Amino acid sequence: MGLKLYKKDTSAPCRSVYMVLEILNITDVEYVNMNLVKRDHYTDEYLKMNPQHTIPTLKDGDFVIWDSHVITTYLVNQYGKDDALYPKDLKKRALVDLRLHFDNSVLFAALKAAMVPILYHGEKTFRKENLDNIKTGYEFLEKFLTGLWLTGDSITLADICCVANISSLNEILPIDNVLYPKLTAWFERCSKQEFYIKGNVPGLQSFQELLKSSIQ
Ligand SMILES: N[C@@H](CCC(=O)N[C@@H](CS)C(=O)NCC(=O)O)C(=O)O
Repeated sequence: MGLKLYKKDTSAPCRSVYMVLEILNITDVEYVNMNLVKRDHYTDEYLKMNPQHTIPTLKDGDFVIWDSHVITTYLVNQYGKDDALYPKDLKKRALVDLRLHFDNSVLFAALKAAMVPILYHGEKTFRKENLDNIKTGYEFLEKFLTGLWLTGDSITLADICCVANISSLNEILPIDNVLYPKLTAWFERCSKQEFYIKGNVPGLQSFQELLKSSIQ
């Protein structure tokens, strides 16, 4: 298969890729650990591959893609045994895409905005406007959740990508179960899945440690 994944375990987008690899039972992957503090993502070699200098980046042979949403949809399309995680039906797929774009533009954006001042500018507390962005994400999800899962009654990439970011956001601003009962129940449901335990929990623990050491 020849897959190579450039990654960092604290990164929520990378963890969504791990969860999908777990579900698809893809084990033949070479993992390349990236140290962003040492600016591994700014080497000539990396920039040539991904000028946007983000992780995760996936190489499948000579084919290179980045952005966790693109990577996870590609993996299901290319290697999935069925279309359960990313339905071929265009309307069902559009609903998954809707949540994936929400994840990227609202949840990940809120996570990044909150973490950059802490990780790169030495700030010790989260800025109010960044906590407000996170609340906005929680409020939307509470409204989206009309069934067990984000697009209906089965797990899709929408749940996997969103829960990776939600699990990190929950470390910054714990989800209030009174304000957000549906979100709380969905998060608990996701947390019990084997793919979450294997693919998300170890990196989330590293993120918790990173956060603790950065804000104390
Ligand atoms: N939307 C992208 C976000 C990727 C991203 O920004 N990752 C962060 C780490 S969590 C990163 O690479 N930061 C370094 C940079 O942007 O230079 C995805 O889902 O993959």
